[in-house]
Amino acid sequence: MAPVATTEQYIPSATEVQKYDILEDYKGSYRFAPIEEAQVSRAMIKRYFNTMYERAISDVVIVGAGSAGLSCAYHLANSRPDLKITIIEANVAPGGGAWLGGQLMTPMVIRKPADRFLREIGVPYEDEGAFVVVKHAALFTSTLLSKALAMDNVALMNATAVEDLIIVKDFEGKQRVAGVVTNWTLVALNHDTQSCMDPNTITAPVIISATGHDGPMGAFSAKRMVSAGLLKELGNMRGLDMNRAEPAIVNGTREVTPGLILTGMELSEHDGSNRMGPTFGAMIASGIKAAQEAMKTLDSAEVVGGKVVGRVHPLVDAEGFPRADIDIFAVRPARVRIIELRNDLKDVMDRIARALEGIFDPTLQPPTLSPEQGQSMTSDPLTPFAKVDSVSPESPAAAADMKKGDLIVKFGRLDKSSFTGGSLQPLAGLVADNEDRAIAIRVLRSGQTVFLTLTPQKNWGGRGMLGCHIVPYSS
Ligand code: AHZ
Repeated sequence: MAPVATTEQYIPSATEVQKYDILEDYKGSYRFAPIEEAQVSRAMIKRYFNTMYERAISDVVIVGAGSAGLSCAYHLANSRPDLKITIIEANVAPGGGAWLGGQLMTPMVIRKPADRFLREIGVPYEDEGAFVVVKHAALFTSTLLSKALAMDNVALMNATAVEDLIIVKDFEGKQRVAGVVTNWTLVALNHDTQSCMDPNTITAPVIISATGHDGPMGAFSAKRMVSAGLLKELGNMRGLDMNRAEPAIVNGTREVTPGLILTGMELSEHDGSNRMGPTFGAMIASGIKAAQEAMKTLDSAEVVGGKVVGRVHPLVDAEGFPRADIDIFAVRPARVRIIELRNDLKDVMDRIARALEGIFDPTLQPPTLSPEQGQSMTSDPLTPFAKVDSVSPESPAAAADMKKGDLIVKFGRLDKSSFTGGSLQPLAGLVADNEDRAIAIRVLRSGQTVFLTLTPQKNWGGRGMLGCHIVPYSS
């Protein structure tokens, strides 16, 4: 591959030069934009705690970001962009044991047919017939990690340990794993040295545990199942047998108790299956299977506020024919209506949360600022990034009360930091993914912050899904 060109000079926009006096020069005059220490702190704190706030209820929590957990996260996030997937990793460095192939050697062996996944994520390898070899395990792990993390619906909290499971009685009176109990790993490791340091929680209808085989942190959920009385005893990982171990892990990946799916080597401790040593195909395939099991569980569950409150029964029989014992014509629209109402409720709750955020967030004040203040505003995510150029009558944009000249500061989850190079592609993608679903928008209009709700529609009678023209904007 040709090396990436590094000689091209960075040409800042005229506004940037004027405002920040920046220069990318490697002959001794390199100049950074000025910054206040507090801006750096707030830029991190706001995003981190917003994520924690938002992910306190997730759709799926994956415990452990090793090869199985990350393969699972990638497949699930790719298949279901609508799901909020939160990965909790105890280590500072995600990746588990997949940074090296085996005995501290770098090449990673993957048995066929799991090599398909390498092509999917774009990792090169050498083909040895029955298996392939990636030149460095870190190439696999870093690529997988970057692909998974780049997805909007994936959040990773590393240096954070799951130190317990939420276990509740479900709507049928059965024990169900309904979330995880978390703490900073450094706190979790110091419970013996300090007085009580209480944890935090994340509620989710599905937990996927991928914490590896037993070790200082490993097989966490399997071990907790035993101490919580959900499993009589651990099967304990057996000796190495590559040919038995890999299919056993993949085919055995399942929901082992309501709400909890085990994947990767953690399953070998639960089931008492063999280890495979340094061959990683089963970790990839077990992660994919865990993602598929999670989708099955979610599709059959009625979920309110992250809790499973009932079961969604299939409308067809085992052969795929409509069931004779229910009035499908009445049930189907009723279900659709329930889903619509639930989405509406979620949107209203999101808008309330945003409105509350607006009350306490000083950056939402209209931009009547001094030049110095204006400077600090530009690095804030609530800086306008797009402008409404025109609105067609009777379009979704008109119904949302969008007006020509509105400056968009927030569009769903997108803010200024979501865009690079003057392209509005992320916004177009978000719209395309949200047909008939309300998107909360925040605009500046005549210096006032205005909250709007826009519902993209394909068949409203005009061009596009919004009926307005939005152009990039930089102040
Ligand atoms: O830090 C752990 C690691 O990154 C993390 N983890 C463990 N307990 C945790 C907890 N909270 C949060 N309580 C936790 N995170 O889980 C990750 C497990 O990754 P791994 O690489 O150890 O497991 P894996 O199942 O993804 O891959 C196993 C790879 C192996 S082991 C093996 C053998 O021994 O024979 N062969 C293979 C391919």
